[in-house]
Amino acid sequence: MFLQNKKTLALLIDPEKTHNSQELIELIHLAVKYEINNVFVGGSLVTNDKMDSIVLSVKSVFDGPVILFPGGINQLSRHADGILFLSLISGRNPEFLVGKQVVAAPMIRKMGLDVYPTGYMLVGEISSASYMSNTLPIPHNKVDIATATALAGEMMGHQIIYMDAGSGAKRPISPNMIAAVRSTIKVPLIIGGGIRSFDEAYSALEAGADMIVVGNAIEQHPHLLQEIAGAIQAFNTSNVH
Ligand code: 1GP
Repeated sequence: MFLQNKKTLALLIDPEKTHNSQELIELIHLAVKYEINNVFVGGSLVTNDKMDSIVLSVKSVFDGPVILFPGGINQLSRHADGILFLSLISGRNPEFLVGKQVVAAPMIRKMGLDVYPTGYMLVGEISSASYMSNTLPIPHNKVDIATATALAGEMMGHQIIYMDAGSGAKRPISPNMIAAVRSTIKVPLIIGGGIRSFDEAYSALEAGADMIVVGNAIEQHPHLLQEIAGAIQAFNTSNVH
């Protein structure tokens, strides 16, 4: 499992927003410097064929797990270490619950990737991910729906629950919702979407996130990586038993 017993941070690289390989390499050097634990690669809409080259570029600098976080079947790469095998359980679109997975499964088996069955939940406003998947996100204040959905995901056998406000979300998922889901499920909880600061990252960890995913804010301001990585380290240091 790429998740660990401590809180961790994943840097999300969206191939659609990665135009310059030199900038990508510089960003990954920063990720190494600030001891980021994982790199995720994927996006809601990827129209290029750069998955392999991006994964290979990341792996040329970064020793940790490089995990696919695919928005579609065109986002596979045999060079990655593993894949979040997502089922969009907040939605009611059968293509994103199981249809695309049926097509992808034999390809993933051939590639030999480690597979992490993940119940994926979109929360908050309409985002690229909700639009592209033709699903409605769970409203920010519907904590009861989020906990019931996460619990159903766990009962269906998902080994991870990933709650996502969507890339570039105006506001991240509330600590209140994270805490309610954390106290309901036993499997690891990943939180992403709209996290832009030390405080937002720290609050999500305090509420019970096991891993934070950050993409958009770092794409726009790479120096934020130090601040957000600092939140993970500060939390882990002050919670050593
Ligand atoms: C989106 O959870 C990820 O799927 C990360 O979101 O790009 O807003 O950090 P951001």
